[in-house]
Amino acid sequence: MKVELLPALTDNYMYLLIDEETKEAAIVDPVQPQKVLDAVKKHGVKLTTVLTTHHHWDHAGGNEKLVKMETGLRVYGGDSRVGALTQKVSHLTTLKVGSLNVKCLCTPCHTSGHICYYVTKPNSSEPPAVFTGDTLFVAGCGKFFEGTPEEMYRALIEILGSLDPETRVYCGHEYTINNLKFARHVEPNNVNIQEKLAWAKAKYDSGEPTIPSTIAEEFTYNPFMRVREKTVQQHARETDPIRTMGAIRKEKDNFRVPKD
Ligand SMILES: N[C@@H](CCC(=O)N[C@@H](CS)C(=O)NCC(=O)O)C(=O)O
Ligand SMILES: [Zn+2]
Repeated sequence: MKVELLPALTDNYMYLLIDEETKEAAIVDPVQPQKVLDAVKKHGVKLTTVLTTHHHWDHAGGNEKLVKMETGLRVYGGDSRVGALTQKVSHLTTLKVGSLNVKCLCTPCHTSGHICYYVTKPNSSEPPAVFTGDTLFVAGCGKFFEGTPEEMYRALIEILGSLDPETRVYCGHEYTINNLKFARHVEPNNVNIQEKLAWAKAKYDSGEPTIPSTIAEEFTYNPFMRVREKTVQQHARETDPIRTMGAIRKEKDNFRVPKD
């Protein structure tokens, strides 16, 4: 599989997922349809599928326009509020993009109908990919607009956290530097955070994305993936991982990001 990152709006990402074997492609969160069709043309692939992570306008806001520009698309999502939806999915629904297998993972919390898409290539050694929308970011997670700390714990630790550790994580926004500055505030002595922050700043300076990470890496620096660690619980003055999840999300909602 090939994944082309398509930056959109100010800090969103759309992703063109290509099955190189059949030249069939899917697009994740096509908020800027013309950019999508330009990339489809550049790669000479057949776009058949739209994978929508959630109904917010900066992710699903291009669906209606895209289906008018390119007819016959299957539009997947887990929420009736998703524009131009043709196939409503549930937890563990599977679908195919050419020879690729896509498994839908319900991860309610940022929105009640949020879906992450886990992609594998059968009989291949290449690592899987997961498109996490606004559930899991590099070193962070989405705001709890329509859900609870319990739900985010289930999404991050139990569902995404049990995927193949080598899975590439493709998230909905470029928030990495700000997220790592909050992570550093939570765990000032965590070397993985310091190293990833230096790396992310260098990427930013050269105009490059910080995407993808891996599930294994996220467990080393993402405070929301680390709510079972004593250091994170002590910072939150909690002893329970779910209460820690709630406490650090509240703290991040009010966190003023330092300049350096
Ligand atoms: N502009 C702010 C946040 C904007 C915002 O609220 N984004 C939503 C997704 S569209 C979110 O869930 N952010 C997670 C967070 O701020 O931790 C940033 O750059 O961090
Ligand atoms: Zn968003």
